Amino acid sequence: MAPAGGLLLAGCNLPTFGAHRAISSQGQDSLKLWQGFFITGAVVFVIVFALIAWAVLRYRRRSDAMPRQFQYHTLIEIFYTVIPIIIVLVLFGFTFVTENNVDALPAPKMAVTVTGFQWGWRFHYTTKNVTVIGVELQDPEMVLPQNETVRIYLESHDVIHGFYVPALDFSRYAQPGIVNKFTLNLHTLGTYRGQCTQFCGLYHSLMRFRVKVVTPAQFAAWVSTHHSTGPEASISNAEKTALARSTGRAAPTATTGGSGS
Ligand SMILES: [Cu+2]
Repeated sequence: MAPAGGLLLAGCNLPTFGAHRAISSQGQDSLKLWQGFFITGAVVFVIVFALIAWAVLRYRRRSDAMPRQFQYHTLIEIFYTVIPIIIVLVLFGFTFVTENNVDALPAPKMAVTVTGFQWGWRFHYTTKNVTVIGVELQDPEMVLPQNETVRIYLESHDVIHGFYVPALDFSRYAQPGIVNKFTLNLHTLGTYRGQCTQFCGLYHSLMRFRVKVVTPAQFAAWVSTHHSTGPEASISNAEKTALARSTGRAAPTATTGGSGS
């Protein structure tokens, strides 16, 4: 992430063009790429629009006489072929570098296994003996320390879910049978909302969660008071009681309720 630092600072002064001012190194890399694409697109738009406007106004019909006809203009043809190729190659290069930064898996300080299930999330802090689980109307909170390298192992218990935190400018599938790994370096203290973005059944819309970024000292204090690995932290238990709690009706089995489309 360090080599991107200089560009990152430059990017901070630019508007976000509709994206979020991301709270992680990875999200800020993505934001920088988005800003580059947006500005490139805007410059191309202005040039093309100006050329069209000039052609329309300058060569609008004044008489029925046929204007002078050209078949080839080699220089212009080379120009409008080579310039777009260069633009695409430069954008490709920046995209390649950014994707490598976002997908990088440096040695983590800690790891969290995030499991999506119908219809909730479980956050299991692998080396700390802490598990947070929440279903439907009780949004679970993933507490993470600021400025530390956190490895996330994202998986699904049943169907495809989507792990999306707008403030991270980041989204990944939680897929059954596959563990998606990524890294988060969170810079900004605060609580940020997250949600499932893959339609996964009846209570998909209730699959919300929060990411809370705290100082390392606050995180250590939180861990020491949240040791929880008992039956209350198991997914099957949460599934059984989930619907009963939120609707007063009996819970369905884990395999019903539609698949991720
Ligand atoms: Cu879901």
